[in-house]
Amino acid sequence: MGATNTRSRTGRGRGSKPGGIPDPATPEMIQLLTPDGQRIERAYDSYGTEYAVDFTDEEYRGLYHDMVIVRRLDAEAEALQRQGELGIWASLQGQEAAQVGSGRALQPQDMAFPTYREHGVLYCRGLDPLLPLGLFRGVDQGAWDPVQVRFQLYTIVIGAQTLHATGYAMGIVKDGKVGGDDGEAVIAYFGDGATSQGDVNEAFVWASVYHAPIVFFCQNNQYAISEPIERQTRVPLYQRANGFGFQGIRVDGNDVLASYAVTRHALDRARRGEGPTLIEAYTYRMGAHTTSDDPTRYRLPTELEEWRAKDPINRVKAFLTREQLADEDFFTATEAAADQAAAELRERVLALPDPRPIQMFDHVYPHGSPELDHQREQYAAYAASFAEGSDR
Ligand SMILES: Cc1ncc(C[n+]2csc(CCOP(=O)(O)OP(=O)(O)O)c2C)c(N)n1
Ligand SMILES: [Mg+2]
Repeated sequence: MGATNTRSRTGRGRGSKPGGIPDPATPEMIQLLTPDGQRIERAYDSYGTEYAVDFTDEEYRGLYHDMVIVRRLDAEAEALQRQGELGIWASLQGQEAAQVGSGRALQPQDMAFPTYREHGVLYCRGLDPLLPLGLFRGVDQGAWDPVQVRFQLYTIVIGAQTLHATGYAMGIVKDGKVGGDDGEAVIAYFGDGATSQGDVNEAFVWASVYHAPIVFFCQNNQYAISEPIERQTRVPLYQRANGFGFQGIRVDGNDVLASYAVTRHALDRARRGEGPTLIEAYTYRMGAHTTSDDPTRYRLPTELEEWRAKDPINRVKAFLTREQLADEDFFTATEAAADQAAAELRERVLALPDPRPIQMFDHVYPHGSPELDHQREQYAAYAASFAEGSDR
């Protein structure tokens, strides 16, 4: 499974000119599963790389299961926000294939740098889905250890994590962790809007000239809040990589198989020391930007309908049904498991303890600081001045 580099083959991808120079007029897009669930055996990009997957029946069902679960948990989080239990929520609806495909392509040793929407990648990394909800409920600031779980904290500052990720990738080269099939690789997630940020372009420069072991995974969900992709670029985003001196590939981000294959290949190149790749996962944000947004103000219902026909989950269901890899019982059981997971998540969110104010002094510096210690003492004395001596 995965991909092989077949530079010598003739299979140039759609949208490439001789010599691997992308043609802006006809962008290529790697796809292994059509919107109506038909398998495409192999696909080629403009660099001559062949993409194919060879999952077991159980693995195909597993990908479907993961996507159903993350969509259901996402819906529950959105409902919790509407009921006043979360401050805000950024939905991943529509982007399940891009996230589960790329998330499942990661090896245990790889390091991921997310935005605020990567709940599906977080799930694939094996993190408890409760963790991001603590952040959006405002009871913690991201309560996981990024080094241990190989998944960094959510980043709200658009594009900032691409520089963190590039610096980290340059560091693991110096640590001797790159250069073989068991090497470490880095993936940085960001959106289409982020590509207009200086940070992202600087990260591209650094990654390119230092040949950093990083995959830039851009989920082009067509919008940066209300700004459509036409306001970010005049060329397909993946083609920008060429100008920076590394490979850029567009994948159908609503196709979990292609998302997996393309990411796996790019990560393997990175871990072997073959440098960075930009992946543009062409997808669609089916919901609002966040629960603070109303997309009916800036996009037409017909556009949503168009993308509904390309739903990432439905196409895997169609494939599983067509190939007789799953029956009604399986689909019913998956829905029931998702409902159960959502109910448990809700219960646990409501039971999250409120933080004590003095906790704000924790985790500011890894080894504390005299100034912070002083502030903590002052605050503790102030809190103790109340009748109950409470720190609340
Ligand atoms: C540096 C910075 N500028 C502006 C914002 C406000 N902001 C939050 S989300 C967003 C749009 C991001 O769009 P995109 O990169 O496409 O990611 P998406 O939300 O679509 O996943 C903006 C401008 C921010 N968080 N950080
Ligand atoms: Mg976007």
